[in-house]
Amino acid sequence: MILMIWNREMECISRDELEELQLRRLQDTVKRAYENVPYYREAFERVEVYPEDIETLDDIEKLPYTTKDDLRRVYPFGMFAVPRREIVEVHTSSGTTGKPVVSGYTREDIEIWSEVMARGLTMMGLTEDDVIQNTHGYGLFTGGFGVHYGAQKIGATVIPISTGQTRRQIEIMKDFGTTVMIFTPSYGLYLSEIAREEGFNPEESRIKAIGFGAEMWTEEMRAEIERRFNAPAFNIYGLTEIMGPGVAMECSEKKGLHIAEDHFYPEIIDKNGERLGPGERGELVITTLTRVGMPVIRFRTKDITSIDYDPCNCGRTLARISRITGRVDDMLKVRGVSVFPSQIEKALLRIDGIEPHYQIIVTRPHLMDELEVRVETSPELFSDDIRKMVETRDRIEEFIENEIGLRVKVTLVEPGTIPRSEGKTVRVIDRRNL
Ligand code: DLL
Repeated sequence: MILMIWNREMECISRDELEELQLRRLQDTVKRAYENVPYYREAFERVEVYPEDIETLDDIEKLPYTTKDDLRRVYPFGMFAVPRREIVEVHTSSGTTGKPVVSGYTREDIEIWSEVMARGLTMMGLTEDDVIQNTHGYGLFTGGFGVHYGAQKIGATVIPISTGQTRRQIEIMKDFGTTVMIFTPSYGLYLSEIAREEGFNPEESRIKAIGFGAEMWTEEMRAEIERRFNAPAFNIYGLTEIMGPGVAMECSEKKGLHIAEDHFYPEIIDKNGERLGPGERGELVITTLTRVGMPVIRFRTKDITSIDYDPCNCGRTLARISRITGRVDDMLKVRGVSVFPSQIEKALLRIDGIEPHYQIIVTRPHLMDELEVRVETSPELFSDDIRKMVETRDRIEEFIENEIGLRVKVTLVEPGTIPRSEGKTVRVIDRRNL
C-alpha cells in the first residue's frame, strides 16, 4: 500500500527544521499581535515582555496566557489584527455560557484551514474518489465549513447536508453512495439507530471511513460506532478560538492525533500553569503561528491531553496529542472524588444489554453529593424479566465503582427516552448550584 501524505515536506519535516520554522513564525506572530491588537499590547506590557524578548521557542513561557474570558471581553472584533475589511469569514463558539467568542479569518487563514483539513482527510485515506457526507452544521459553528474546505481541497465530492433531517441523511447515504460520514459521536449513534429502523445494513453500505470529533468520546464509543457502520473511525480535533476542525487529526495508526505544528504550537501545563513534559497529562495550550486575522497566544483550551514527540509509524514527524479525555471544567467533584464523564462512559460501554445513551445527574439533596447515572436499556432487555434488569443495573453500579471508586445510583430507563442530539450532546446535568 502506498501511504498517502498530503504535504510530505511539512508533515515529515525534521524536528530541527520545524523548530526553526516555529521560532520564526512565533516571533512574527508576537510582533503582529503586539503592534495590531491593543489587548495583547497591554497584556505584554503588564508583564514587561516585548516582541524582541522572544529569542528561543522556550521564551514563549514569558508570554501571558489567553483565556476564553479574555476573548469574550473584547467581543465581537477586538482580537482582530487586521482591518475588518480583510476578514472574509467569521465563526463563533456556541455561547451557551455567555457571549460567544468570535473568530475572524482572512483569505490566507481560510487557505491554511483548508490545508490542515486536507492533511487530515488524507490521513483517513480519502481522495477525490470519495463522497463525503458532512453532517456538521454549516453556519457559525466551525464544523461544517472546516470539513467542507478540506474536502474541496482534496477534490472529493462533498455533500453539504449539514445537521438534522436524519431520515433524509440515510436516504442520501444510500442514493448518493456516500463513502465517508462525518459526524459528532453522539449524532453518529443517533443516525445508526434511525438507519437500523430504515433497514440500513452497514455491511451493504459503501462507507469506508468515519471522521468524528467536536466532543469527548471513549475508545469504547469508537468501537461501538465502528461496529454499527462497519468502518474505521478517525478522530478530528479543533476549536473555534484557534481554527475549527483540523488543528489535530488522527492517522491510520490511531495512536494519537497529529497536531499541525507548523501552524499551531502546543504546550501542556498543570493546574498551576507550570509546563509539563512529553507524555504527561495536563491542559493543552495552543499558540497560532500563522494566523493572520486573529493571532491567539497561549490559549488555554481546558482540554486534557498529553503530547508525544516521537515520529509515528505512518512516517509523519508532527507530534501527536492523545485523545482528549476530558476538560478541566468537566471534572466533577463528587464527595471530594474527581470524576470524569469519560470514566463512566467507559464502564457503561463494557456491559451488554444497554445502549450507549446516558446522562449523569448530580444533586445535593442533604448536603451530600448524589450522582445518578441514567442509562437506556436495549429493547431486548427492556421487554425481558425484571430480574435481569436488576442484575444489569447492579453490574453497571459495580463497573462504575471499579472505574471511579464511588458507588453511584444507576437508573435504567426505557429505550429512546434520553434526549438525542444532532450536534454536541449534554451528558452532565449538575443541579448542585455550586
Ligand atoms: O467543536 C470544532 C470541531 C468541529 C472539531 C468538528 C471537530 C469536528 P468548538 O465548538 O469551539 O469547536 O468546540 C471546541 O470541543 O475545546 C473540545 O473540548 C471539544 N472537542 C473538539 N474536538 C474534540 C475531539 C469544535 N476530537 C471544543 N475530542 C474543544 C474531544 C473535542 N473533544
